[in-house]
Amino acid sequence: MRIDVLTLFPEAFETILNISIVQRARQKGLLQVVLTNIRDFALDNYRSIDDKPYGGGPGMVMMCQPIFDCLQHVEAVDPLKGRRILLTPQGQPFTQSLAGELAQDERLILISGRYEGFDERIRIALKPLELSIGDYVLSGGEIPAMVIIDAVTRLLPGALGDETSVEQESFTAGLLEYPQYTRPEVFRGLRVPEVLLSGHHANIRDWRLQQARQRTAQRRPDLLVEPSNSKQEKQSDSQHDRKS
Ligand code: 9D3
Repeated sequence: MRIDVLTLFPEAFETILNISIVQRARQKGLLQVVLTNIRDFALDNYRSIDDKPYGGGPGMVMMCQPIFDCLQHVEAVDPLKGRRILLTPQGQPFTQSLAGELAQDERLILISGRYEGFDERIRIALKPLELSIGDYVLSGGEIPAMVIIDAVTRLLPGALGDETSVEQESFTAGLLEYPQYTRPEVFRGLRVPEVLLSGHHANIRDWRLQQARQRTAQRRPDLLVEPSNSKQEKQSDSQHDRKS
């Protein structure tokens, strides 16, 4: 997969690209990340990429021209069709299921902004998929872009190696994780539950499932109700159809 990131802060991505799974996926040739600085496409002497909102109001708005030119550049450099994604607080919530869909794509083009927002014509003309990572206010789209890179990279075939951990274990799929213990058997008087030392695999399985269910009911009851997300899935499907 190729991921392009259009950003005002390409340096901010270096840390995430050089650690753990993302780093390994790049070394294995599963992932290529190309960072492009939107400011490089500014035209005036001040290298402007934002301006005051028409109609007044606080803050600055990201201009169309630098973003359009930057996108045109990355799309020309590699003709492989990519899904355009705009990071914005008004976007559709990014979920694990969406990460799974994005991981099927050959190319993603993430557009990360700063300031109060984007000129609306960026949405109208570029028809990006708009994504938010949750209902809290960040200072820009860089961290959301990194979140998406990390979540998607883990799902690329071959990226995880051996540690295909508990999230693939179907008996607790969709539940929070069950409690885990490692050595020693007693730490500051706290014992490892007897069942885990018993070697009785069926009992261990039952205990873990019961614990996972109990924990999910207590902490995240929303995860236990049937998701009625057919509308959301249709939306992202049609987005996908349009792009590919
Ligand atoms: C005054 C209204 N604000 C919207 C809540 C303006 C505003 C705040 C923060 C506009 C942009 C931003 C910067 N945030 C993002 O670009 C962003 C974001 C986020 O703040 N939270 C969760 N997901 C995302 S994706 C991009």
